[in-house]
Amino acid sequence: MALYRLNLLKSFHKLIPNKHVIPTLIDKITVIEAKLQVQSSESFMTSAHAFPIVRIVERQYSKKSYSNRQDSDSDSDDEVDRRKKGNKHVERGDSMFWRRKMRTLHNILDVNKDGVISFDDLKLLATKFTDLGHLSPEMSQEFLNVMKESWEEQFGEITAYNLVTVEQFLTDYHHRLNDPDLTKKVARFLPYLFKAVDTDHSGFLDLSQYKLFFRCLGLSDDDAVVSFAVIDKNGDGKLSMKEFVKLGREYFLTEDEKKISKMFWGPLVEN
Ligand SMILES: [Ca+2]
Ligand SMILES: [Ca+2]
Repeated sequence: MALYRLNLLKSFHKLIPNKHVIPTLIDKITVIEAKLQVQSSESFMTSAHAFPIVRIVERQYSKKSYSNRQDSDSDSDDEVDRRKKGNKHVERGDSMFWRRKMRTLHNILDVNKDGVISFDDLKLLATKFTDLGHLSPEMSQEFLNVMKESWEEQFGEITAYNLVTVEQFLTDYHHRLNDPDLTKKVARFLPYLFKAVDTDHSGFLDLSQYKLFFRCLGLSDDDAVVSFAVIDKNGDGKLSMKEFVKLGREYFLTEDEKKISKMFWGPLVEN
């Protein structure tokens, strides 16, 4: 364990311009260790888990971001970037990275894994969140209604023959991203997902509840551990509803590969 800490600190040492933050980092490492329940230095250092942590520290403490650590809203970041470029014709949703994120989400929403999203998939998803999570019958009905409204508004009628392919999904979200009125409505269902897995109604998700969220999405506990270590920015082991909704939405809205929201819906599918 000592050797592994030394190695981690050596990596951080190269990355961090301001050495006085190192004690804070040691705290952070301790929290992360506890969360990952690291058994041995070898298994940790060779596991993929170590790398997201090194990357997030790199991001947070790199020279460039150190002077400007205030994490502002990504919508407006992107907006400012576009204005700076002075190019009115730059559209959102053209990057390979963004397309990869949307393909990841299509795969998650295709619950029965037949390659297309149907309303049946969304019903299956709602059932999972109701059964595995803890939604009251009223909340569950409300959740399903929001899903229905979103589906009709986005993909049209609810029939067994209305099947959304990956390409259609990409085209639809590309369109929504470039229409301010539609952008506002992106991912309206996020608060329901949060409430379904906030089993103790504390208003925060801890790692075990985030694991539950991933299980409802058909993702593994290991994936949840890696994602949570990255998106729990201040390392206090808690994620508020506001943070949850912001990250979940940002996933759709940003094309910035450095944003931690890319971890929100689990590992990205291959290019
Ligand atoms: Ca399907
Ligand atoms: Ca937190």
